Amino acid sequence: MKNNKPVTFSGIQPSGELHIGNYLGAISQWVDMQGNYSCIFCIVDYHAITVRQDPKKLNKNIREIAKIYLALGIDPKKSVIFQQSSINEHTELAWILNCIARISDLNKMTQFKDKADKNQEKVTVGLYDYPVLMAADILLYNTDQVPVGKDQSQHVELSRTLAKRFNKRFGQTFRIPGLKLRKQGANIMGLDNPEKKMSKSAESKNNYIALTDAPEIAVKKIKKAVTDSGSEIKYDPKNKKAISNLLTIYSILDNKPINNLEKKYKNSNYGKFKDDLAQIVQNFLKEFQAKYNRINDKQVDQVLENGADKIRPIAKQTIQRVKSKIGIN
Ligand code: AQP
Repeated sequence: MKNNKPVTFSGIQPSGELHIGNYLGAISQWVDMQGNYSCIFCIVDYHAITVRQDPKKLNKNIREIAKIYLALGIDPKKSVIFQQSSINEHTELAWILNCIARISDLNKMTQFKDKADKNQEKVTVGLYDYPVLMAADILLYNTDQVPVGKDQSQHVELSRTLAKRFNKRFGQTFRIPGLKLRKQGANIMGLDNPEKKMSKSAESKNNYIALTDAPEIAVKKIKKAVTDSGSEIKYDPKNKKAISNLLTIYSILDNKPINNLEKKYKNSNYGKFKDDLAQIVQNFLKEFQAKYNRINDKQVDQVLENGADKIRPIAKQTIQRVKSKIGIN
């Protein structure tokens, strides 16, 4: 990790099936950043346990996420891939940042409000506090850029707030991380409800296309996707949310600007457009799944172990610096 490139850090929870929203909003950015950044990509297992998980499934999911990273083009020769819980300093720094974060900071977090709303009775302290752990994840590695989807922008902003507050109180310690959002695709909406983001915890599986969906299932989901009134294929995210979302998915997966697609489908209907999009999604999934199926557990374990070994020294250095600043070294 010794080079002069800026550092990028991001992660995904092993909490369910990864979907094309995760790919388009987050992982596709990571793949593109690999040449120009020192890249660190994490499987944030401690975040996943903020809601109830089946231990066996969780353990399997951790490896699956690593396989997905590899199959989507995260190259362990260029990027570090590791499991959050294998580096103790994440939770250690999170505790220290907990003593900097204010209840009023966390009360602003809209993702908590959304998730807690669904589950008032069982919501955990961990879920409430998870943005602070995320700040620790980011700040531990002197991160310059955090490439995420739009739903995570408020949490990245919190990590900036905490870093600045800490620096102000204890002197320069943390680098202030920047938020990196895709111009298009930062907020892929649910196929069954274009008012809300595509989400792995959505109630219906028709909300999202999982990266591991059988291609023929994905085709059915596209064909079932909600459309807007009228029949025009036009990008208008205010008034035509559903078709604008489908155009965004099409545009990124097929690498064609949206205005070219609007021209192509000027005299077509939703049926023809959806048939073509289904084909593109199907091709993408087939190619991805062929790569995914070639990766075995042993390879994954090795990648995760090597990744953690590579960056543990950075985490240790940061925590020592932090402890010495606060007077508990
Ligand atoms: N719909 C989306 N469009 C664009 N980007 C998205 N991301 C998530 N949903 C979309 C981005 O993918 C990464 C996954 O981070 P996470 O594992 O912390 O999950 P999340 O943000 O809570 O969203 P999920 O995956 O849909 O899970 P649930 O159902 O738990 O909300 C992040 O970079 C995220 O922004």
